[in-house]
Amino acid sequence: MSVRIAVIGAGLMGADHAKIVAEDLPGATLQVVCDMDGARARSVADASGALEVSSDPEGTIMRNDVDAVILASPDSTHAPLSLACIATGKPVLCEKPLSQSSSECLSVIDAEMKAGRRWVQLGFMRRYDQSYLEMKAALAGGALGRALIMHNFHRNVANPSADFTGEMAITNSAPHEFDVVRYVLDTEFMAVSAFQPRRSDQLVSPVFLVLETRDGQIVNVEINNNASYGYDVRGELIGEMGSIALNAPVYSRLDTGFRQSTEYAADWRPRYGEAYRRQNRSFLNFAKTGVFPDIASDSWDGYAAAVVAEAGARALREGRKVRVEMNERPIFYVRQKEAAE
Ligand code: ISE
Repeated sequence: MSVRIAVIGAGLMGADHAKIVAEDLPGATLQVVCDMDGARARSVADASGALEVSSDPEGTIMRNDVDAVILASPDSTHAPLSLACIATGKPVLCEKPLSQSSSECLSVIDAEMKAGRRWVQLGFMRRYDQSYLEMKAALAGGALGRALIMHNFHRNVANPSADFTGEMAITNSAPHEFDVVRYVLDTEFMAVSAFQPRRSDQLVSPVFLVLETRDGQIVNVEINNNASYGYDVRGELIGEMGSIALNAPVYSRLDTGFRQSTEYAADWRPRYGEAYRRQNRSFLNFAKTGVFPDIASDSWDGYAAAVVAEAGARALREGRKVRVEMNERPIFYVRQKEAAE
């Protein structure tokens, strides 16, 4: 039987998820597109062939013809609507962040533990990106020796909104790196320092983070939301015996006029198109079987990213290194594989 999916939020990401469910998710039906803006919900539903439209998120979650939910609504609604999915017993793929407040993440964790199973798969899709998977495999396989340093560059063409600050670059964009670096290195962050250079114009400068892990590694993250030249994410992991760098999928090279050129995407969706599809396929399987995907991020990972982001924002505000203070991870969130190790 097809899994009937509701997409809540019909903005940039909601429209993309609706398209993926409609076109690239065999075994799933795009049952409902929900948005507080009814016209926007209707527009996305018509474009993706959804069966129903709604402007009531809580009502959509409770519908009997909805088996699973993809949350792509505004960040502030992610935790409350995830709690509604847990209470209703509906698996949910929640776009990052679970919440920008670590304490609100803990309320979702508390609800899941009381429910006795994980219902929330968190949308840190880079874990499904082939280049990060190969990086993790190279480290785990011993090719690099002990991991020492990881460089990360995360560049957007232009600020997502006029009010987007350096602190928001840490709390909105950098959580991708916080999560995927934890995943690749299998570690936790202990401390973070944050710096910003001065631009010659009024645009928000890049933020440069230096993080220390509990295993003695150094990780730097550059978040530049006004890179102007293209959407560009880079990473290199340096070990005692070698290094491995991420490569973006490049499908063509233009040679003309004594020049070579390749193109950058305008935003993250083409760069991580395959990762989103892999993530959503694994969510469909989670919805069908109730078995949480090994690769995926969960509510605990959402909490961990939020704690690091809060410390990073404080480090930037106060101009000093800030320790990352995290709760102990409950056994409930320790993956079977880790538990067996
Ligand atoms: C945005 O919110 C995302 O989640 C994108 O994946 C990321 O690349 C971008 O920098 C964020 O602002």
